[in-house]
Amino acid sequence: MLMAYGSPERLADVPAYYADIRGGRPIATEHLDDLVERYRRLGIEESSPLNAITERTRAALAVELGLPVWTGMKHWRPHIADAAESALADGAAVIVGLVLAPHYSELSIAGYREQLERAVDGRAELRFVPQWYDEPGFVDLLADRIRGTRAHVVFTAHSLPARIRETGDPYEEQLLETSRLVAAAADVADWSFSFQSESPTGEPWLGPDILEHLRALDRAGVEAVLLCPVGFVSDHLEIRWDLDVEAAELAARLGLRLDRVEMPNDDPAFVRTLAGIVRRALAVPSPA
Ligand code: FEC
Repeated sequence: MLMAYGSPERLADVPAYYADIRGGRPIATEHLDDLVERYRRLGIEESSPLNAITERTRAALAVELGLPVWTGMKHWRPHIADAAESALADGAAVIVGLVLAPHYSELSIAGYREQLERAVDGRAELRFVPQWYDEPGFVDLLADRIRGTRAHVVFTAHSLPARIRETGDPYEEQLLETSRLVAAAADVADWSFSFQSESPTGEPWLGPDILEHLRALDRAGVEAVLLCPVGFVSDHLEIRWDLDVEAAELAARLGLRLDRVEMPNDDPAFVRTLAGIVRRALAVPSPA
């Protein structure tokens, strides 16, 4: 079960998609209008180029593994529960759950796990992969994308509400560890880390945010920045809007040169890395 955040398939889906993310909590009209506008500007009308990437990754992983692979989305269709029903109807006795997000947090990966566990409900053996932030193939893939750069490298990941710090959540430390591993493998010494994509939920989120961070780098005399997202693995709204539009517009205003590495998407080396994680999960029985 290859799980992803999920993205609306067409513009008309955005209100229901946003409602799913908010889980019943109210949505301010201006926030919904803003989200619809961001998707519209990314070229989503009747079909989503973002979902097409997940489907290509799924198909390539199935070929690489020689096993059936379903995609289950946390916030859109096909929902994790529906994908689990399809897998069970197909006779799955063992299901490996792998999320297309490498770092564990109780506010992100735990939600995927809960949805999958609830859906399978003991009808198959579940082997859930909670994290893979230090997977050598993933580290090498990102290192290859930044090696040799003369720019200051900024590793990024989705921010989360800062209250995760009160519960010893491993998210921040895992993000920094991926960044350290990638920088070391690429022999890059000039780097920093920044969060991105904070949501307007009315509570403090982890920072610095990428826009604030770019302003600080500019003030410090940095002239060129290479963005290397580590907490995301494909081109989606948070990459194509928050970095390619918002951060790029700010950098242009500051006169800062800004580039971004290619996302792993369905890169064959990335698909082989995912396949290796799945094979290991299949080889090692879960602890009782
Ligand atoms: O391309 C797409 O259409 C979907 C892009 C997308 C990804 C993604 C990944 C993560 N999120 C994480 C946490 C939160 C928290 C909230 C939240 C809200 C949104 C909204 C949109 C959205 N997220 Fe997201 N996220 C993506 C899209 N996310 C749209 C709502 C509108 C907005 O804020 O702009 C706040 C929820 C709330 O309101 O209470 C928290 C984390 C990840 C990375 C891990 C993962 O991929 O699962 C963490 C992709």
